[in-house]
Amino acid sequence: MQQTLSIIKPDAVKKNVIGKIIDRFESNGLRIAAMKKLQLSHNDAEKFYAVHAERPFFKDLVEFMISGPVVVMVLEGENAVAKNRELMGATNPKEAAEGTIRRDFADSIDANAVHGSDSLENAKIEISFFFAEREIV
Ligand code: IDP
Ligand code: MG
Repeated sequence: MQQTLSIIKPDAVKKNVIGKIIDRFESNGLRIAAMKKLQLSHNDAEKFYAVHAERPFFKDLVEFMISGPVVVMVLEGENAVAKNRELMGATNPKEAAEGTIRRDFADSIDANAVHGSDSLENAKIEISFFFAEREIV
């Protein structure tokens, strides 16, 4: 069993497709072990995406992530990290495979509907960024 962090980004929250996205996870063997809706501060977003601080899109990414509420979740299941990445699809929705979340709900590489941890190691760091142990059940 693995756990991974998922974020439904502000574009998808605004589109009112939280439930449709959660259905993709639940229908594909992932269970929600923790979940909350929140508004990221500028500081939160900069810290969360610190690995991208030197990338040219960093400023836009931070501005986008604070442009509205997000839903953060801990997903649990077999191979949860890779399974979530598979369900999400490629970073650029134009390159995302048919039937993936980004293909179906995202508009652009900036506003791409979901975040998912890219490794088990980062999943642990990202989960502890948002959740206390007693919130993961
Ligand atoms: P990922 O979300 O598929 O793991 P990362 O490379 O980790 O992709 O990038 C983090 C986020 O930064 C992406 O989801 C996307 O919102 C944004 N991003 C990545 N590459 C670009 C780009 O070339 N232009 C604009 N935004 C980008
Ligand atoms: Mg990433």
